[in-house]
Amino acid sequence: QPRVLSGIQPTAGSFHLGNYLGAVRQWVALQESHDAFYMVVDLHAITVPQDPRELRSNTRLAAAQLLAAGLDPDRCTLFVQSHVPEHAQLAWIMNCLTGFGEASRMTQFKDKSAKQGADRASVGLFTYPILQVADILLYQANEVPVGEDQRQHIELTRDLAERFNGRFGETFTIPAPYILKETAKIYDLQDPSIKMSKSASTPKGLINLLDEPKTTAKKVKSAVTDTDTVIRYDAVNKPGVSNLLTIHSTLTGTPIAELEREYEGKMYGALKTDLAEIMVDFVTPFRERTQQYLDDSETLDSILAKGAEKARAVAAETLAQAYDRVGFLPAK
Ligand code: AQP
Repeated sequence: QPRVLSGIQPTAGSFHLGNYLGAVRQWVALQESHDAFYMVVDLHAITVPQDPRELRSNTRLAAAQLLAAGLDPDRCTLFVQSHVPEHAQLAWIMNCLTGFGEASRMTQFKDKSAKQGADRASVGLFTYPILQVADILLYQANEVPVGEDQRQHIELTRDLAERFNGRFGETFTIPAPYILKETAKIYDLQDPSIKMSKSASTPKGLINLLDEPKTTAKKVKSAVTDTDTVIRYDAVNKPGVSNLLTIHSTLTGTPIAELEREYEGKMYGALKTDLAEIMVDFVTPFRERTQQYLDDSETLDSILAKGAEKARAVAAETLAQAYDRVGFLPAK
């Protein structure tokens, strides 16, 4: 079976709709056909300041949400990144293979550090994509299911894997991004020119899956559309309506062309009312399941412990090979 690897940060508490539609939904599907490794990336979370207690509870909360979304520990390996020390170890080697200029070209760092003020951004935030390279290569992943915003980091991963293989001999599988066109980028409900994001979106533009369902319905109903009245997919001229159609289509499995026919002659309000109901039907059981996993922290912790054990077996083998290739003296 081909292998997939992906991760999600435990920073915001609740996942947002962009995380779910852009990434987590694909993770659930891929566990059926792939040898799947999914992790809560707490090492990545500390690239920006974190309250230790919150980080710990958000890490459990992220794992609970992944299970609630449909990850099955019998079908995939679910673990916490910091439980597998090999991530940080391989990251060091990758740091030493990366050019400073190359790392400086990562647009996500530019965006995020600009927001914080360049002097206040940590070196960890700067090298975060390189840790991500190590995350992926440790598992010899063939594909990496992510949203569009991660494409550049997967490119970097491919470059560094090729560089390492060229310099030290075939060691790493070259991974490919797995990005579904339809849901590669879910947009902010209030400003459909930017991606829905925990740091850039306003509360009204961001759908948190753990929000009160009533709040979610309200946000959908007040989504920005346009002054036209036709319900039609046109990402360039009608980004707001197109975003709503994408969300509707993905959650209900109805092709967009069929939705366009269904809503012919109807007002935007009709689409919003229906979508609000669809969202409520989706988030209500999601919240309940998340709470159930949180309430049974013993089971949750044991799922994560087993996942870490499985992940470590794979990661340790890859790291040992990389250490050997680089020329580190074995510890006897
Ligand atoms: N709007 C989005 N559309 C599609 N996919 C998205 N992802 C995030 N936002 C969207 C994908 O979700 C996965 C997990 O993301 P993360 O843990 O890296 O979180 P993030 O990207 O930091 O989330 P945000 O909200 O985008 O955070 P900020 O605001 O800090 O940048 C990834 O696969 C990501 O592509």
